[in-house]
Amino acid sequence: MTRRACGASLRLQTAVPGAADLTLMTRTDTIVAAATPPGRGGVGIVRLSGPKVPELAAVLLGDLPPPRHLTFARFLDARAEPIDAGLAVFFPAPASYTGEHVLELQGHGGPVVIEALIARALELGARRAQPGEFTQRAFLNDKLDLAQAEAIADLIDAGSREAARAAMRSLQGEFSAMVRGLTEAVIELRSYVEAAIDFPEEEIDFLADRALAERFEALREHFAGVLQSARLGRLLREGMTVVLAGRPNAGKSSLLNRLAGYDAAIVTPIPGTTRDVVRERIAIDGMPLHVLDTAGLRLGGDAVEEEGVRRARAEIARAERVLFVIDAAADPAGNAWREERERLPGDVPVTLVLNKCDLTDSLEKPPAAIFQTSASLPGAEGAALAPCDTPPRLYVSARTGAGIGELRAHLKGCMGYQTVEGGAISARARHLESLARARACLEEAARQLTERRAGELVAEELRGAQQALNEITGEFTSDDLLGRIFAGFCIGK
Ligand SMILES: Nc1nc2c(ncn2[C@@H]2O[C@H](COP(=O)(O)OP(=O)(O)OP(=O)(O)O)[C@@H](O)[C@H]2O)c(=O)[nH]1
Ligand SMILES: [Mg+2]
Repeated sequence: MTRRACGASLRLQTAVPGAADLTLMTRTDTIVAAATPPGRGGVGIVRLSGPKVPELAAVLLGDLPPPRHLTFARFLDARAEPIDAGLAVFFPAPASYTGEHVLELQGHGGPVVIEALIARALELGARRAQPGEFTQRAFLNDKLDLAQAEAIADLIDAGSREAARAAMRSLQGEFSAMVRGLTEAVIELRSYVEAAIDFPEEEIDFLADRALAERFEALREHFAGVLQSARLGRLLREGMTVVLAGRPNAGKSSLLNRLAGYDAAIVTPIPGTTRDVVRERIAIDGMPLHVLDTAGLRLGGDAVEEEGVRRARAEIARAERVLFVIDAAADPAGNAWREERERLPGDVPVTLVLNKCDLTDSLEKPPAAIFQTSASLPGAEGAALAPCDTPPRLYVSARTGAGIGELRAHLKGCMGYQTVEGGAISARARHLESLARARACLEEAARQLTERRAGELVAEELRGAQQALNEITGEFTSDDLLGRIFAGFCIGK
């Protein structure tokens, strides 16, 4: 079944409003847009895609250029006067980016020239492209799957070399291959279970088979591996959320300001200065990080402070890492951490940051007595530690900047910068949700198997897992989701 046919059958089931004309539009429209950013530049590219391209090219250029050859041409207006002169290249369907006839005009990069070319194409029957519409057509024509299409937008939006590399890996199909591998393993398991259902007299024995339990176990591990890569990929793309928490006056706001490089939050010697959550987006070597400064955790403040503490706890629960800041001068034994660890959610990874080390000599001589079980630093090992169990610790001074380089390296390590074997792939929250849903189905299938030996229910859950995985590559995706994904692209891509 082609992807279009698949989309059409899904539309019948879901009756997505406004989606009915999508397939038709793709078949009949010719679209046009500038492929280079607005503004002045050496070269400006106008791109057209659709069935009318040969006809349009013949009028616009006086002749259709030979396929796939960069050809010098004048770009003509309605009176056959040149709007511009430059290079034209024609890619006949289906061997083009979109899978349709594509024409690219490379002219001089001025906004007036480019708009005049687009206007001429519109006169000749083309329509302005929506954001991402070229790539959407490529997807609908099976040129790439949905995860690859998203990787194109991620590559364009990449904020660091590492994020760009990750997007490139996804674009080349590495992530899709991982998901397909997982899907095949689910299908294999499903066939195995369905075979058991088809031979009911043997079903009980079959489902009790040790080999089946082992297959489930192998699939679980497979899932864990893909999820880990996808999580790291998402962090690279969307950034990790780091929450600064600790007692009042520990130096959380000072640390935020130090990491941001400017005065984002108010710092005073008065405990209880920060009340609301202060959010800053910062980059460490181009890797995005959302740092949240919060109210100091203590009991017995006024109503405003109480609300601040409540918000702080809510952010801590959502964090991808908590930097628990301790005033190393006032609390060298780390009592604040000992008291607070019980109240922190068990599944949030924590790093202890001993601040104000300019007031102690702990930068040179870390007080070994504080946390005997703590792990060494930086980064990678800490990221893999059991959450809140033996948190890694760092010594810094927000005032002098000592130890901040190590803290940055540690945060980079937590994002998987050094730990991903072969590098991360780029992934989005949408992918993680689908993976999580697929894994939940798998766990439910395993439960149905061990607790009830209910073959039909096992097969049904596995079918659910397969469907959730298919959403990642777009084998089974509703048109409104497609609309949302491609709307995030730039025009001309
Ligand atoms: N000597 C020294 N003082 C620091 C350091 N970091 C922060 N301070 C001081 O400690 C006091 C409290 O700092 P803040 O950054 O406001 O502390 P906080 O944890 O945000 O406090 P609350 O907002 O009240 O929870 C201020 O007077 C800072 O100048 C440091 O590394 N060394
Ligand atoms: Mg503060």
